[in-house]
Amino acid sequence: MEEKFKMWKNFLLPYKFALDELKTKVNIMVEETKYMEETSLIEHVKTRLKTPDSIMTKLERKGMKPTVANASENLFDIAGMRIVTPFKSDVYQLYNLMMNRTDLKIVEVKDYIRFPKSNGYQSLHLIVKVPVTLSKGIEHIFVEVQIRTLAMDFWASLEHKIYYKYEASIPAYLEKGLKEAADTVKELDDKMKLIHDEVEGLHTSKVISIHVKEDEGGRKR
Ligand code: 0O2
Repeated sequence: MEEKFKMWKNFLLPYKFALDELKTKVNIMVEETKYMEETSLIEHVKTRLKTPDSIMTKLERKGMKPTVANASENLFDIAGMRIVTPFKSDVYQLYNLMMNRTDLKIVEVKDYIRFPKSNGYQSLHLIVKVPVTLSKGIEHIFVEVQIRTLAMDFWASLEHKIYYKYEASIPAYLEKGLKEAADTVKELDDKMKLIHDEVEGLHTSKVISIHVKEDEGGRKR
C-alpha cells in the first residue's frame, strides 16, 4: 500500500511542477498587460491536482485499468488551472497571449463560450503542453486550462453543486432555471462589458475636454 502511494506521489510531482511553471507564465502575461494597458486580465487563478483515487476512478469509467501508464497516456486533466477574468474579451486576450508563446503548446481548444453546452455551461477549455525541466531532462506535461468570466464561474459553481447533490439527474425545473440563469449570465457579461467600455470612453473624452480648455487659455470660462 505504502509503495503504491509513493508511486502515485512520484507520478504526480511533474504535474505539480507544470502548474507552478504555468502559474508563473500566466502571472508574467497578466503583469505585462497591466503595465502596458493599465488593465487587469484576471480576477483570480486556481489550480488543482487530481488525487490518485479520482485518477483511478476516471480511468475505470473510461474502461481502462487504473495504472500510472494509462493515466499518463490517456488523461489530460490531471493538472488543472482555472482562470477567472472580469470580461469575456479578457478570456480571448489571454488565449491569444498563451497561443503566441513559444514555450507553451495548445493542443486542444473547446470553446464552450461560442458554443455553450446544452445545459448552458460556458467556459474556454484548453489543453496546454507545458515543458518542465527535471534532473533527468525536459518533460512535456499536459494541463487543462479553463478560462471564464466571473459570471460564468458563478453559474458553473452552482451547477456543479446541484449536479452532485442530485447525482447527475437534475430535476427538470432546476435544469430550466439553470438554463435561464445561463442566458442571464450571457446578457450580464455583454452588458457589463458595454458599461465598462462606455466608462473608459467617457474617461478619455473627459481628459480631452480638460486638455481643450487648457489649450484655449481659459477664454471660454
Ligand atoms: P472536475 O472535478 O472539475 O475536474 P473528460 O471528462 O475530461 O474526459 P470532457 O467531459 O469532454 O472529457 O471534458 P470537458 O468538456 O473539457 O470538461 C471537463 C471539465 O470541465 C469538468 O471536469 C468540469 O470541471 C468542467 N465542466 C464541463 N462541463 C461542465 C458542466 O456542464 N458544468 C460544470 N459546472 N462544469 C463542467 P470534471 O472532471 O467533470 O470535474
